[in-house]
Amino acid sequence: MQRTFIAIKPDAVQRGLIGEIIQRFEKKGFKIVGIKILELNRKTAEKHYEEHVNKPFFENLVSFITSGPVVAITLEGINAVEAARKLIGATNPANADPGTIRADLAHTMERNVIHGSDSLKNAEREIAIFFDESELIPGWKRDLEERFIKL
Ligand code: D4T
Repeated sequence: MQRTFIAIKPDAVQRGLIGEIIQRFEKKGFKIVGIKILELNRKTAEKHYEEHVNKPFFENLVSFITSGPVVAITLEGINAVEAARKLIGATNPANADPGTIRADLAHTMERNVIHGSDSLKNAEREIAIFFDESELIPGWKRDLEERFIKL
């Protein structure tokens, strides 16, 4: 079992896609162990995207991610970091495989509807930015684990 972090970005929230995006992870079998809707302040956004601080798109990225509500989610699942990235698809929706969230729901890299941690280390770092440990419910069991998946 691994934990990963995803964030439904402001474009997806504005377009009414929260349910559709969450449903894809639920149907796949991920467990939601933490979830909240919030508006990021500049400081938190800069911390979250600190690896991009010197990139030319950094300013646009920060102003976009702070432009409206974001849904922050901690997921638990087998090989969760890589598995979630597969469901999400390539950064540029034009290159994302059909059936992925970005291929199906997004059109441009600057408005690509969702973020997903790209490594276990970043997952832990990002979860800690968005959640107190007391806000997470780790290790709860979904019925399907008992009935259909033998772990
Ligand atoms: P996130 O971090 O949002 O899950 O995206 P990725 O992990 O798939 O991609 P990334 O870290 O390389 O980029 C972060 C974020 O910046 C936007 N972006 C990226 C952009 O606006 N212009 C660009 O040229 C790139 C490379 C999209 C995602």
